[in-house]
Amino acid sequence: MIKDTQRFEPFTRDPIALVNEHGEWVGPFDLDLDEEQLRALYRDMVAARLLDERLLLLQRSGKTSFAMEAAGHEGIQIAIAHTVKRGFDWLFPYYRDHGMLLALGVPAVEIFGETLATRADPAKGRQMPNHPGSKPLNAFTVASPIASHIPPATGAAISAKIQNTGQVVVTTFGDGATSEGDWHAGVNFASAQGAPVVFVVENNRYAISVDLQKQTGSENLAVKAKAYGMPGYYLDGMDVLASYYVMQEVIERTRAGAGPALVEAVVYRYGPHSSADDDRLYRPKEEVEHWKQRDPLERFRRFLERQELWTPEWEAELREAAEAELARALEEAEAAGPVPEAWMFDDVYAEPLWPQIEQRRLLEEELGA
Ligand SMILES: Cc1ncc(C[n+]2csc(CCOP(=O)(O)OP(=O)(O)O)c2C)c(N)n1
Repeated sequence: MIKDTQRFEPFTRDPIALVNEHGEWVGPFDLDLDEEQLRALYRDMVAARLLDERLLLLQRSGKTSFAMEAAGHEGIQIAIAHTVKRGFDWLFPYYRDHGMLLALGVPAVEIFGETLATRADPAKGRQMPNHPGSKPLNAFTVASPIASHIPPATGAAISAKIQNTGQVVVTTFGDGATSEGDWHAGVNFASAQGAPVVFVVENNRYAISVDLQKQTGSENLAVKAKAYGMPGYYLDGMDVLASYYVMQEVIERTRAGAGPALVEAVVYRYGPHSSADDDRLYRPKEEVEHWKQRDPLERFRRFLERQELWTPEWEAELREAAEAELARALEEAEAAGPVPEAWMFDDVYAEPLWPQIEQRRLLEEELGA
C-alpha cells in the first residue's frame, strides 16, 4: 500500500540528505530504524570497503587482471541491498556494484571466484573481473556495455507485472550510461508499460575521464525522468540513511503499482575508473580530497557515534570479522582451482551444437587431455 504521507518530493533543487557532514540527523521526520538495522547498514558498508581494497590488491599482486573500485559508492549501494526483498526482487547491476551484491548476500567466495576465474565462480570464469551475478539472489549477471542491461531490466519488470508476482526490479548504472540510446529506450518503455522498475544512477561525475558536463546539458540526471513521465529523485547517495529512506519509499510506490521511477544518487568514486586508468590526468587532487572529506562511511560513523551506537572497539571488531571472512572466502576461491580450458565451449547453447563439440575435441587433443 502506498503511504498517504509521502516523505520525499521528486525533482528537488538540492540532493535529498537526512544526515549532515557532522553526523547530525536533519531529516523532517523521526528516524524509525532500530539499532540492529542501523548497525547492519554500517557493517555492510565497512565490508564493502574492505572487499574493494581486497579486489584491488588481487590486481596489484598480479593474481587477477583488472579491478574497478567502488569506494565512495557505499551509501546508495548498501541502501539498495537493504531495501529490496532479497532473493525475491530482481537486481540488474553494473560492474561497480560488488559491494551491493555482497550486502545482498552474494557469497564473497563467488565474488573472488569470479575475480580469479576459478571454479568458485558460478559463471565459470567466462568474463573478466567485476562481472558477478547470482541466480539464487536474482542478480542478473553483469554485462560490460554500460547500458545494455537497461532494456532487459524493463523486460523483467514487465514480466513481473504480467504475472502479477509483486516483484520489483532495481537496476543501477553510471552517469555515462544515461547518454546511451539503450538507456532511453529501456526507461521509456518501462514508463509506457507501467513496469515495476526503479532506475538508479550512481552519478560519480565521470565516465572514465569524461566529465558529466560533457555528457549532457541537463541540469542534473533526475530531470531526465520528466521526459518519460515518471518521478525523478535527486539524492545524496553518500548519505546512507537518505538513500535507504528514498529507496524504501520509491520501491514501495513501485511495488504498489505506481510505475517506474528514476533515482539519481550523487556519489564520488575515490579511486580511478579502473586499474587501467590514471585519474590524475583528468581529476585535480584537491577535488578528490574534497570528496574524501565527505566519505559515506565516516559520515555514518559520526551519526552512529552521536546515537551512542559506535565505539572504536566495535569498529575494530567489525573490521576484524569482515577481514577474516574475506580472507577465508579468498582462500576457498583460490583452492577451487582454475577453470578448465574446455569449459569455454559450455553453455553457448543449452546443448552444444557440432561446432562446439568439434572445437572442444580439437582443443582437448591439443592439450593432450
Ligand atoms: C556501450 C559501451 N560503450 C563504451 C564502453 C566503454 N566504457 C566502459 S566504462 C565506461 C564509462 C562509464 O561511465 P559511467 O556510466 O559514468 O559509470 P562509472 O564507470 O563512472 O561508474 C565506458 C565508456 C562500454 N563498456 N560500453
